[in-house]
Amino acid sequence: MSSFVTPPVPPMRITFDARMEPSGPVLTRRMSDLRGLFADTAAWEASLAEDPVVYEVASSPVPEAEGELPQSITTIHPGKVGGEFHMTKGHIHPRPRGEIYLGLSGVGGLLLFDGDKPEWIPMEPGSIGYIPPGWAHRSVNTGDEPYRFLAVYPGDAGHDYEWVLRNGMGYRVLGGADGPDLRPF
Ligand code: PAN
Ligand code: ZN
Repeated sequence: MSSFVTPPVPPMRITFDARMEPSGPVLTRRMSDLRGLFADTAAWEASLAEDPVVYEVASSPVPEAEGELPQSITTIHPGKVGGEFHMTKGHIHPRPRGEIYLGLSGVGGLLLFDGDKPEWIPMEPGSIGYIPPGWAHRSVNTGDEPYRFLAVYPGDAGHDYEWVLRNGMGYRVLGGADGPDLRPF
């Protein structure tokens, strides 16, 4: 996510559905933004003809600044590329910080990787996924409707996307006969 810094915000009530109100930045990631992430490069290139929106991240006005606790809602639209489920880019926080995700609607999973071993946390409405400091994380929509979750993270965490391009995420998540099929890579 892009960084944004604003002056301190007052105490506030935030309502949400797919967006937050009051609202902060909204980020849209299309297939063309996900270069180098899917294993099947030919299938990814073919999907660029329509270049669909894969996911959106709607933030509250709470700034990404030290001491603050920003939140965002991610909506990952359903679909696959060469059998691999739609997913977020994935990142690691350069400053090791914990983060929580709360499943809101649809089904998906939280893939974590510490550079050595991957972990998979299935997510559904009401699940809390905990990301400990130092674990890269990516979300995957494993269903056939939008998968939506709330993320809450310390404002000074930062976002490093290059780490995932260099190290991968330990597993690829494909559609299998009995649910998600986790393939080591
Ligand atoms: C989330 C993610 C969001 C989008 O808010 O930023 O789901 O994923 P990418 O940032 O990997 O594109 C979060 O983990 N924030 O720290
Ligand atoms: Zn994060």
